Amino acid sequence: MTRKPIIAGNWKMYKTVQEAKDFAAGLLESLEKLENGTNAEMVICAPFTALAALKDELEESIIHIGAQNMYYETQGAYTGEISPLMLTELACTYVIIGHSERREYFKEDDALIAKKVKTALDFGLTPILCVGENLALREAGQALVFVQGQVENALRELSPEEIRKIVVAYEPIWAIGTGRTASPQDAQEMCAAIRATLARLAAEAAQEIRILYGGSVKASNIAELMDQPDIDGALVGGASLDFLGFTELIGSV
Ligand code: G2H
Repeated sequence: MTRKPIIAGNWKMYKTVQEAKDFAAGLLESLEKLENGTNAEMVICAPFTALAALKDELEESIIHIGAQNMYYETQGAYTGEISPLMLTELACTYVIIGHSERREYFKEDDALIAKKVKTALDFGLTPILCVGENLALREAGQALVFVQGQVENALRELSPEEIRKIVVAYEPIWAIGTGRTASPQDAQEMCAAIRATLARLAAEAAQEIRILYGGSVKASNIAELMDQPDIDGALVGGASLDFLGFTELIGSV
């Protein structure tokens, strides 16, 4: 089974509208110069405020647009929230759900994340479901069980056909923005365990689902991560902020 790799940039809370426009123009230009091109699906997950600008710059391009979060209602009295309908209007096709920073700083739990995944799918958005353990869990030998539980809790109410459409990102919290990357072997072990969990929930779909690794991914380490059989791409934070660096990373896939 060959799965098309995905390289998704997660800008987090970086980039003004103007910076997003400049990045998009620069990325398109530098991708054209990539000697061997790329067969990766490329996604930029931007702050809400930059999405309209990215729609203008990228809608007709090969680069997909994604958001970093959404609420699970279509509209209503939910001050400060953004609905899936608002995202699809801005040409978003992807949305990150359950990033560890949202789980930690905004107290998102598995039940909320499950609702968001379901609603994203209902609106034709591809959820990038983030899971990952913290250092204490890893050191206690609990990483596998914990992450498998996160996957099950997010997906157990979905049909196998819905599960087929999702993307999972394994991001060990201790490797996020720290410069520490999980070894390719550790990342593979976790991604294989995630795929085994997916197989329990949706036997026939599990081999088709893309599983990404995230956590201090850069041009210099992407290739060895992608060499692993169950790693189908990366969710890239810091190294996605500069279009030249991001192009180099894409070219290394
Ligand atoms: C993990 C990752 C992107 P970074 O959060 O989701 O960020 O590559 O900066 O570790």
